[in-house]
Amino acid sequence: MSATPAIVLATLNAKYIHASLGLRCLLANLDLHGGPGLRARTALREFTIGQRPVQIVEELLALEPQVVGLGVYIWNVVETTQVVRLLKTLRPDIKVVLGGPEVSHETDVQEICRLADHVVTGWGDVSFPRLCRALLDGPRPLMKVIAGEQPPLDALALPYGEYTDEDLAKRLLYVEASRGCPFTCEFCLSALDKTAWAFELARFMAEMDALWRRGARNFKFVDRTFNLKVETSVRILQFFLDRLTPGLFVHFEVVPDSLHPRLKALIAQFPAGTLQFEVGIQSFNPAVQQRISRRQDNLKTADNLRWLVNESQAHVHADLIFGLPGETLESFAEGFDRLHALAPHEIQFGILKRLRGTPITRHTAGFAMAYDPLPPYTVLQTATIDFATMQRIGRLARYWEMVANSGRFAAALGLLLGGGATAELGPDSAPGAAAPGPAPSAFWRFLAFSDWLWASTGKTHAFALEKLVDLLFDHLAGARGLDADTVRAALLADYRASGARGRPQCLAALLGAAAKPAAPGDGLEKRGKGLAARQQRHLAPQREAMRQAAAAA
Ligand code: B12
Ligand code: SF4
Repeated sequence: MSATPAIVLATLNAKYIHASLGLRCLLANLDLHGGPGLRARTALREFTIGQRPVQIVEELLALEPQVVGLGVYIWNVVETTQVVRLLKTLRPDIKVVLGGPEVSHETDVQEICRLADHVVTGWGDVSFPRLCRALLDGPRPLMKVIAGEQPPLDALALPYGEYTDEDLAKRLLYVEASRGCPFTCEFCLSALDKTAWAFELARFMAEMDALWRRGARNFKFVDRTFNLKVETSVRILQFFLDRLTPGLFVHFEVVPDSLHPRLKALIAQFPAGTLQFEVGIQSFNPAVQQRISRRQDNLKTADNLRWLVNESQAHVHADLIFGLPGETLESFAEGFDRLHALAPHEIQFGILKRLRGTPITRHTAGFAMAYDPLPPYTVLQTATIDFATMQRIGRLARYWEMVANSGRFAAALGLLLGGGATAELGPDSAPGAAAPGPAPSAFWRFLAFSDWLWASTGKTHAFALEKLVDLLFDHLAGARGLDADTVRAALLADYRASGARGRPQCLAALLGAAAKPAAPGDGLEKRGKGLAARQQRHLAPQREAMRQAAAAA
């Protein structure tokens, strides 16, 4: 590449660990679709949303490009708008081209699109190179908004050679064996595709092999539905099974209600810590599923989840969405309890977002859906969930991450979600109070904890581990009235397992008395396989960071 590239392709990733696959796709196709020599005149610059826009602009301008292409996504649109504003203020002559899912729809109402010179909607692999060639060598392109061409996938060059050795060593490598999705869940952008297209498998596998030989060990498949075509999934799983090495980590998104026996047979052979499955449940409520055009067999889903958790060593991360049209707190609680009973290693609560271009908008009037007008366009209230409840669940989601998904409180979580409370909790529980209700349930118990924690501290972030231990003690032994010694023993086991060396107040006497690790079988070891795996993860922080980053979408 020349010292002053004509084109700079840039984006603001959510974190350094995420390498942009989209931009690498564009880079790989520059010569093929824009004509020879374009790649050599192009530089890639990746930033993170934590960086200051003015510094990003300084770095971009130092390269003296003629064209700046920016990948725009929901997580970076606010910051990228500021980058474009500064760029066009300082150097109106530089052509700014936007692309990415956030600017692929509703371009007419977006400030960032108004500021830019061109917007390519949809796929950029072919249209971006062509546009760049025209911008550099003419003829001048006439259209501001260009619908990205969507050729057959075998007409595209594959992007994997664009991952550098640093990417391989330190970042999560995104790969795609297919694009699109045949399902039509209305909250999701992939619903617009209506179908999925597969890359030619032999070509794709050869690229995976090349990455592997270069030392790549962290693969995140962005395929919306990895297990759609059994034959393909079998080949991919077998590929990784043949290359099992310490440090290998592969993440897939799967549709939950279809897990062919051939896939199960392969999955069962992977050792712990190697495979991670993101299983989108979203809702167990059949009326809601139907309303948002999501086809899902709940019984098969439950069977498959049970199998994955009990018969495989894969790490299972299941997603639920709160705030879907017609969902109530009670129906969501039922769904959560159903999912929790299946014991996935992590449950992620997402609050519904109205993504630009998604068909969920057809329910806006009918279900009085009010969305935040600013990214990420989170739902604020619906006809069946008021704003205060939405806020409660937002906090619960955060606390669930901290206490449950973190894996730091496996023993205490058993007490928190299990029986033995002084009062049963249910839908009528007021925020912060335990009130009589129907059956005891994990959801209502955790909600009561969440309300209590918020009332006690007024914050959702930045809890030191020691402080959290004391708060859990206060809640379990105080508000819930559980036996203090049992609570202390559970918290002690969790605290020791975390490897931390502070001194939570409630454990001061115990930690002072005996600093030796808790003996197995001391009555608190009801933690099972899931905890063992989590503890294992905590032994390898880099690995844990990869796993969490992979599961975050
Ligand atoms: C990886 C990923 C993430 C990563 C971030 C990665 C990063 N770089 O920082 C993480 C895990 C952090 C993440 C988080 C979220 N994500 Co996400 N994520 C993805 C995922 C799985 C893969 C993206 C990818 O690499 N795709 C493959 C490449 C080839 O496609 P592409 O990126 O779209 O690029 C093509 C075009 O867009 C275009 N293009 C891209 N850049 C450019 C630049 C130019 C100049 C041009 C011309 C064209 C162009 O050309 C490319 C090739 O055709 C997609 C789903 C998917 N499979 O695409 C969702 C997706 C991007 N995420 C989505 C969402 C909703 C979220 C969350 C809000 C989810 C949540 N938790 O609620 C959060 C955001 C949180 C926040 N802070 O706001 C939505 C996008 C919505 C949007 N408008 O941007 C998607 C599409 C999922 C979906 N189907 O709804 N996500
Ligand atoms: S939620 Fe999953 S299955 Fe549904 S349309 Fe999106 S990617 Fe496809």
